[in-house]
Amino acid sequence: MATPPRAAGVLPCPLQARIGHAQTMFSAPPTPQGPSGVAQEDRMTRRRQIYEGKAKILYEGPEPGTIIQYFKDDATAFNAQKKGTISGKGVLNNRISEHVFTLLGLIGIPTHFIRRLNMREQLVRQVEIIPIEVVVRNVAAGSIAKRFGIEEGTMLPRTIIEYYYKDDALGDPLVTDEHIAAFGWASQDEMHDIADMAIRVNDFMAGMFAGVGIRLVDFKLEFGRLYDGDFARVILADEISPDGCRLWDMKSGDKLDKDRFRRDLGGEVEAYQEVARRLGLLTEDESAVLDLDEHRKARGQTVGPAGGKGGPTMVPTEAPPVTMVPDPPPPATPPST
Ligand code: ADP
Ligand code: AIR
Ligand code: ASP
Repeated sequence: MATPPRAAGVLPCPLQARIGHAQTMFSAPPTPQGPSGVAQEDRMTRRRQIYEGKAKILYEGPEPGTIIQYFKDDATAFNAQKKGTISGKGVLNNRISEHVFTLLGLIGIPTHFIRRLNMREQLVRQVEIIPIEVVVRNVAAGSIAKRFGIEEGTMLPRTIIEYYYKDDALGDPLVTDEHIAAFGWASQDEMHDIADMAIRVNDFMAGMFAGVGIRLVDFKLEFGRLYDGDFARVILADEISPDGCRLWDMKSGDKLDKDRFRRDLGGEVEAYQEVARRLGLLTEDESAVLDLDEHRKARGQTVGPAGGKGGPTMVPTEAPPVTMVPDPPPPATPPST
C-alpha cells in the first residue's frame, strides 16, 4: 500500500507548520518533549515521557517500537474548552479498551494493542498517527444532529462515516476525502483500508453492545501507520471507551458515556462502570453496587448527579492474560490541559 508522500512544500505555510507539529507530536519524536517543551522523565520509574494528551500519557515502551499508554482520570470536552476529572475513569477506560481491542483483534482487525500492564497502563505498538478522527454514526446525536437540525435519537438512513482533522486549536474541523488527499494526510489506499475497518469495527461493536442492552449511537476511531522498512500498513490505534463513543441504554435511553460530563448530567463514573459491568469486566460483588436502578432508588433520582465522585471500587479481576504489576505512581508532571 502506498504511503502518502510527505506534504512538505505543498501547503500554505501555517497549515504546513501545524501538520509538521502534529506529525512530530503524534509519532513519538526522537527527543521526547513534555507540555513545557522540555524532555520529561517519570521521576519514580525513570522512563521517558513521550507525550501528554488530554486523557492519556505516552511513555517509551520496554522494546523499540512499543509505547505505554497511561490512562488518566482527566476529562475534557469541546476540544479541551471544558475540563474536569472523573475519578477512576482511567482504570475503566484502560480495561474497556483492552477488552474491545482484544475482541477486534480476534475478528481480524489489526490493532496496536499488545497487552494491559496494570490498572492504568497498556503496552501498544507505536505508530505514526494519521491525523484524522474517524467518526462512525448509526443514530443522529451530537454535532450531526446540530449541523443538520435532526432530532437526537433519529436512526440514520445508513451508517455514516465522517472525517475530522485532528487539531484541537482548529476545533477538529470536519474534512472530506478531498482535503485528506490534497493535504497528503493519508493516501487513497489508506483511506479505503480505514473506511473498511471502520465499518467492520462498527458491525462488531454494534452487535457486542446490543447483546448487553446498549445502543451504539456513534464513536470515534484513530488509525496509525506501522512501518516495516519502507512499507507501512494502517492499524487501529488509540482507545475505544465511553470517552469516544455514545452509548445509550436500550430500554431507558440513559447515556452511558462522556456526554454525561459534556452535558453536566452527573453520574459519569456510574455510567462508565455500568458499561464495564455489562461487558463482564466487573465481578458480581462489584456489579451489585453499580446497578443503575439501585443507584436511582438509593439516590431517589435518575442517574447522577454524582459529580464524578468516587471511582470504581475495583476493576478487572476476571483472568485477563496479562502480568499484573502494581499501579505506577501518578504522573510526575501536572496535566497539560
Ligand atoms: P489527545 O492527544 O487528543 O489529547 P490523548 O490524551 O488520548 O489524546 O493522548 C493520546 C495520544 O496518543 C493521541 O494523540 C493519540 O493520537 C496518540 N496515540 C494513540 N495510540 C498511539 C500509538 N499506538 N502510537 C503513537 N501515538 C498514539
Ligand atoms: N469524539 C469525537 N471527537 C472526540 C470524540 N471523543 C466522539 C464522540 C462521539 C463521536 O465522536 O465521543 O462519540 C461524535 O462526536 P460529535 O461531537 O461529533 O457528535
Ligand atoms: N475529545 C475532545 C476533547 O476532549 C472532544 C470531546 O470529547 O468532546 O475536548
